[in-house]
Amino acid sequence: METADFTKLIPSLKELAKKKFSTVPDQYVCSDQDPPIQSNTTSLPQVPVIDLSKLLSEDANGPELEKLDLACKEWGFFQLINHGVNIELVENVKRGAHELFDLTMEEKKKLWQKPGDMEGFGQMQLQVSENKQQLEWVDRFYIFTLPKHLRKPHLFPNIPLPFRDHLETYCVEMRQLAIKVIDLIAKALGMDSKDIKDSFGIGGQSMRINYYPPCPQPEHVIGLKAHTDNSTLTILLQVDETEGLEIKKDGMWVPAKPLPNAFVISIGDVMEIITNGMYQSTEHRATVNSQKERISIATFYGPEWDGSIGPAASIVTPQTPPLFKTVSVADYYTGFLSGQYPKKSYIDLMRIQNNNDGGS
Ligand SMILES: O=C(O)CCC(=O)C(=O)O
Repeated sequence: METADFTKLIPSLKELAKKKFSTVPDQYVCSDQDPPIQSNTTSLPQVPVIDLSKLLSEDANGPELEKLDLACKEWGFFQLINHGVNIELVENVKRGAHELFDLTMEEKKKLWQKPGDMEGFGQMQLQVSENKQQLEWVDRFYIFTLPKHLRKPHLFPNIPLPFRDHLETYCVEMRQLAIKVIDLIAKALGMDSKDIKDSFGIGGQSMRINYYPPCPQPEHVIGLKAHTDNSTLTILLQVDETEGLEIKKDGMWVPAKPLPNAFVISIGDVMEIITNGMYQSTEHRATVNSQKERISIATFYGPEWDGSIGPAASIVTPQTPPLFKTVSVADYYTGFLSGQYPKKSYIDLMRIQNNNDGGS
């Protein structure tokens, strides 16, 4: 079992990578990853592209809604274009993310993780076997953004201006966009969107800004290991044109090429549970390259702490019995944050194994 350890503070990879070594330090060597894609990438399937403006303007059950339904069923991922989020705001946020990772170490230290806390700059160490710890080739900045009262006083208020202000507006825009997409997902499934929303109330949001420095041996490391997201929905912004995000489709790793002015949307584990497995979260990972740095910003939208997570009532019938248990959000995330679970499959702990294992 691979576990995540939040108690050890990891030094900045950006600083380490400045040393210009030719072989990566042992802790970063990842020997158990699937090989990179070999074949000519034009023959690979392309992540579906969904046009939000078409979705919002077409009649009920139009072709774009069908595309959305297929994308969620077959990929658990899609690229969203014509999303309506102000382009200037997105550009400001991209610039701010670069500036955040360009801060001096002195400034970064004020925003660094504290032992046992996953928020701030830093990453967690993975315990891959009894004697082996492993690090991913990434520096992260992770922060709870909404609702505002969950923000740590030493973090959000200390993000340098003007990025802090842009992030403030971006959080709200991302929340609105998530709600729009969730409404459309409910429509595609023939559900009442209230069914989904009831389970997460006002909703919680966190963000992870990932910085992947160039790596002298990219084939020996992994930026982010294969995982599914523990959110309801994730909105990912690929900040640069550098590729890195890969999605597992029919056993193959398919690159999600950055498209101009698009967000990558992914179905999270919580959505898989709410939809009783009709839409599934999909494994994805981030690879790195030897020449260019890469930044991505993942905005995770999830249920509010006081609610519960389980298959939506309207989707559970005698023919489609619940595949997942219903648990409180607090228990769900406490289990997740403990790190004591098989890394890629936290959702498996929620699956109903047999007829005696259901219910809350
Ligand atoms: O960097 C990427 O494109 C992937 C980011 C991601 O999967 C995450 O932050 O969970």
